[in-house]
Amino acid sequence: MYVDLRSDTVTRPCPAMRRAMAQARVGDDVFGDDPSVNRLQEMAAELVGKEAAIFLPSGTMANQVALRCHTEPGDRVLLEEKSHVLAFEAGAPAVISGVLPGPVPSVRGIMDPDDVLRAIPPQNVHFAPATLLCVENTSNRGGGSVYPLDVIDALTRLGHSQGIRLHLDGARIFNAALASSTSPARIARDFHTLSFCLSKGLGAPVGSLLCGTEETITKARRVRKMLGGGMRQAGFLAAAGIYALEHNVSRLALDHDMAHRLWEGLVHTGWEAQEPETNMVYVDAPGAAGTVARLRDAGVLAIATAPDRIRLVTHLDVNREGIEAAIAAFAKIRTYGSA
Ligand code: TLP
Repeated sequence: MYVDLRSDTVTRPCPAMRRAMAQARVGDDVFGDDPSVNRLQEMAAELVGKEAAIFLPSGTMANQVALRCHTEPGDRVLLEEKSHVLAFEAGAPAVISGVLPGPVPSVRGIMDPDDVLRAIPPQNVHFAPATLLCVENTSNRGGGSVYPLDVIDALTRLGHSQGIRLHLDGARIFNAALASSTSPARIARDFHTLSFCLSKGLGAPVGSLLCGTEETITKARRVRKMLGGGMRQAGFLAAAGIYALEHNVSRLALDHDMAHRLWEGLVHTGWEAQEPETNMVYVDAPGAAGTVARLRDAGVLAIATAPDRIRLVTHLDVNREGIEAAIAAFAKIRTYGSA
């Protein structure tokens, strides 16, 4: 048995979630008839303070549908330079929306509003106009870092004052809300759309929600269909999402505690690692691929996110014993590595 810290996407549905799925009331969601999907969408919209929500197969599709809804081909989308939308969605913004990325630098994934302002081109025929700003909270490559609310407010004010639409990639918005002692609705308040994932720390097997105005979500339904994401008896999946929202939100605090313990343990054994704000620990490891292989031999799964960096993610299928085992594995590797 491995301690699997590759991602919070690796979780498997617990027996109670499986029962909820098996017993779900379903219908054909392309006709709008699936009661479980409808309920999940209503719950999601209410939770994040938006008028409407649409259930989508993945966080990637939720982000890309949002981009398509907010932009026209030839527009510029401002986004953090290592953000998921730009770096890890297979070039989809170029293909699906025909947009130009406007990368913005950051410190630990957090963009400074002055840098965003600098990335907005003058209004002139030579330039692709900036029409959308995407913000990722928590920031994955930033280390699971959390935007301070005043920075969120400064970014949304900037967007509104410049006539730029705002999308929040809140794949891990519940982690962000917990860590900043606020609500997802408050974080998302001034964004036109917010996407969040059920299949990460919340433990559902599949699914994301895109939330916004009725008008935007109506458009999103057509874009989802165009991309082949219209699902039929999706209520079986929605039931897992409902279970996740009802049972797995507040326990994310445990994941944050475990990540902190992991970080402490690693630092104690001589590893350099960024102090976690949520459920991710990024470790400095020259020769990261080799370290990941040695960790695997020692019973721990992790991923190398750069030649000299490893990512560890805590989630509901890891417990404190697993975390102690992971710390021991890192300690062992360090001893052998330096021998
Ligand atoms: N992130 C995954 C990998 O794709 C890197 C992970 O293991 O962290 N936004 C953010 C901030 C994400 O971290 C991810 C997934 C997504 C969107 C996309 O979600 P999915 O995987 O459902 O398409």
